Amino acid sequence: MSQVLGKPQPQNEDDDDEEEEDELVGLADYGDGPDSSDADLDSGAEEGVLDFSDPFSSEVKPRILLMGLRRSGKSSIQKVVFHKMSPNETLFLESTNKICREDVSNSSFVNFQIWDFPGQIDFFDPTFDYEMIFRGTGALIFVIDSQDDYMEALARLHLTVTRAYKVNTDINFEVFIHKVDGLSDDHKIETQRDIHQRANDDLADAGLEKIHLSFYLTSIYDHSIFEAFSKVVQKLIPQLPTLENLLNIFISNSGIEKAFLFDVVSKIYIATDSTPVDMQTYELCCDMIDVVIDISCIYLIDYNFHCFRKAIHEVFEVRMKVVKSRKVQNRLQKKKGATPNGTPRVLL
Ligand SMILES: Nc1nc2c(ncn2[C@@H]2O[C@H](COP(=O)(O)OP(=O)(O)OP(=O)(O)O)[C@@H](O)[C@H]2O)c(=O)[nH]1
Ligand SMILES: [Mg+2]
Repeated sequence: MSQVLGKPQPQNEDDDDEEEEDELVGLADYGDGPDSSDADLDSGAEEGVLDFSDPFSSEVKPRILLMGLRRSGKSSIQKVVFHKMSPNETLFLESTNKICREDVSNSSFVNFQIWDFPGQIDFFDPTFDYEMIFRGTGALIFVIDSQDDYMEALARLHLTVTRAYKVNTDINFEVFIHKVDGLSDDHKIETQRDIHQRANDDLADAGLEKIHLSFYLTSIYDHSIFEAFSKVVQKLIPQLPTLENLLNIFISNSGIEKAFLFDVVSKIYIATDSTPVDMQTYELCCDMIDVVIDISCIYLIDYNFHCFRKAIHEVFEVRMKVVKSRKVQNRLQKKKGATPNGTPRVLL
């Protein structure tokens, strides 16, 4: 859908792959095992996976970082939103021990890189070149497990944000107060208020009140994670105001109540008109997309089978016609080549 409205942006040569996942071997290997060695560092550099240093690649593809403490839910978020993994399957995900980079190129607007970090990242580790990482970053999502004691997470959030801000003041800082499916509605609001207050107090104490943090209540068990990710991605789309205007014009001229421009693959919405987003409408649209995709899959298979059968039938029909017409021609030639009494005809 987004392709209809958008003019494709220039892409890197290697953007052809729809989704590719790389591990930044060696940039930072936080495995506890013996394989986290300098040897890995060298091999990563040789393989040339450190293309984040290329200023043009960061221009074309904004980088979104997923950071937070161990088991806060970073990899689950990535898998559920971009790999259609069911939330229950995330229970079996292993702890991430290397930075995993993934290209998401679903359309001209949804075109970025996601970097999933290991929880136990150490800024003081010399192999972690955070300057290089933060320099090309568009958004930093910090995931906090709301079902756990979040004091350590808040300290880590502060450290991460201040480090990143020093390197790049343009980063959007997005805080996902995650796993809220386990909290009551009152508890959710109270947790958000508390985290918001503490995080901003910490920044004010450090004289960094100009840093803006955005907060979202999220869970992989409902649509909140898709909605939050939509807002993160939208901030990285320079055409957003134009798209919003187009959608405003569209709803005012069509009588349609609400319009979303969806990335069908991930179900994040790239833009919407300026009327407020109602979560239920968004959920309804997500469900409609699922239904349409499921049904069109069935029809596509049927349609393809139908076309294939028709094509085969037509090939046979053409062949039969050719055979028939040859027979007729042969017969005619035989007739033309001889007189009724059997003497050969002389053709002038
Ligand atoms: N209840 C609930 N559990 C979640 C949610 N998101 C993730 N989890 C669970 O949290 C656990 C940890 O998830 P991961 O995605 O591996 O966490 P991570 O942050 O990538 O962990 P590291 O790779 O070790 O840093 C898994 O058992 C997930 O099923 C959520 O929204 N709600
Ligand atoms: Mg992980």
